[in-house]
Amino acid sequence: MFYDEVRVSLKAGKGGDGCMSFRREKYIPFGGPDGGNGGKGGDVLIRGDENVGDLRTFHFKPGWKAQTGEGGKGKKMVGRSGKDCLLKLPLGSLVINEITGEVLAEITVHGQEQILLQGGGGGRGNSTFKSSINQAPRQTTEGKAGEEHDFKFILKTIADIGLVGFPNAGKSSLTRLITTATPKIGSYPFTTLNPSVGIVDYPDLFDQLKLADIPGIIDGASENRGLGIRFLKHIERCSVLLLILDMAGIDGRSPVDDYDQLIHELGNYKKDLLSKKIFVAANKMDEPEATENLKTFKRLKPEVRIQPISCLTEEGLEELKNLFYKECKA
Ligand SMILES: Nc1nc2c(ncn2[C@@H]2O[C@H](COP(=O)(O)OP(=O)(O)OP(=O)(O)O)[C@@H](O)[C@H]2O)c(=O)[nH]1
Ligand SMILES: [Mg+2]
Repeated sequence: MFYDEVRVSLKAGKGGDGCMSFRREKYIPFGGPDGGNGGKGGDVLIRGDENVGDLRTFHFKPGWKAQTGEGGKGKKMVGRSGKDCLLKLPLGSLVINEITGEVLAEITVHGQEQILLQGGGGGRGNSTFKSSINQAPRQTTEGKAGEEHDFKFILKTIADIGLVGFPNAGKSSLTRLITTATPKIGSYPFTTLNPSVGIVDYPDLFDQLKLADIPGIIDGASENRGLGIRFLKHIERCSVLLLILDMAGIDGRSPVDDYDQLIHELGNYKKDLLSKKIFVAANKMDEPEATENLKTFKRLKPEVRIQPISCLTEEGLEELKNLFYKECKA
């Protein structure tokens, strides 16, 4: 399982209470008040961590709490601050206010840190209440409560290029050939169950791009059929979308219909997706039917930018990589 949406209840630490104490020492008959302040409660922080793959930690443990501050002590000693509660989130995480839906944080970089909830301040010890008219105050205050809130964490993969296609179109085959990722390939639909990100390397340019392979989508995916829209959020951040079509129509499909359906599902999920740069890879060009189908496709869809490829013969893959680079860096 891949966890990309969780609800969490978080609580910062309460401040430590102020202390009431008087100085008691031999030969000092009226030692003044010396109760110290309480320590501050711990904060709840989030930090981006590239080694964290998804949000499973929070699926299994949705409640987190920072430590309470230590109470103040005699001799005007301030209590120790409560330990912060540090939550490590995968890159691409959004923190959302459960109630208003407002996005409160977006983690995109390794090491990026943000305080979500502030710990409560420490209470005042009696020594702080001493004044000219009250030399022996017996007054203290309690530590303040820490902030407390429910949040939603949502993970949206960060990649430059997103692959979209019906099951079996060859998304994972392509990912394996042009990136470092090694997703499973199978002749049955829904081989891929989780999104994965691979690096497309451009050694001559000392540069790289990230490509996201997601599970296949089907008619009605945007209404949550099949594996549904759950995974479309993982291509929302891409600047280039590559629609992969099985040009051979192996499962009895028509590439033109596939294209129309994919565009429809993307737009239905979010109009914005259609304003990205969209290209088509005509896959399985090694199959005999593919050549004729490609001709038909080009005739019916002259406006579509299409690159014929084959994951079997590796035809067209270099051109595809170059296209990615040009479009992503443009
Ligand atoms: N002949 C031919 N077969 C291919 C080509 N590319 C992929 N295939 C085959 O098509 C089948 C599906 O490939 P995958 O890469 O798993 O397809 P996918 O799009 O990732 O499928 P899902 O993960 O189920 O959405 C496998 O049996 C591949 O061997 C190609 O260029 N030519
Ligand atoms: Mg796949």
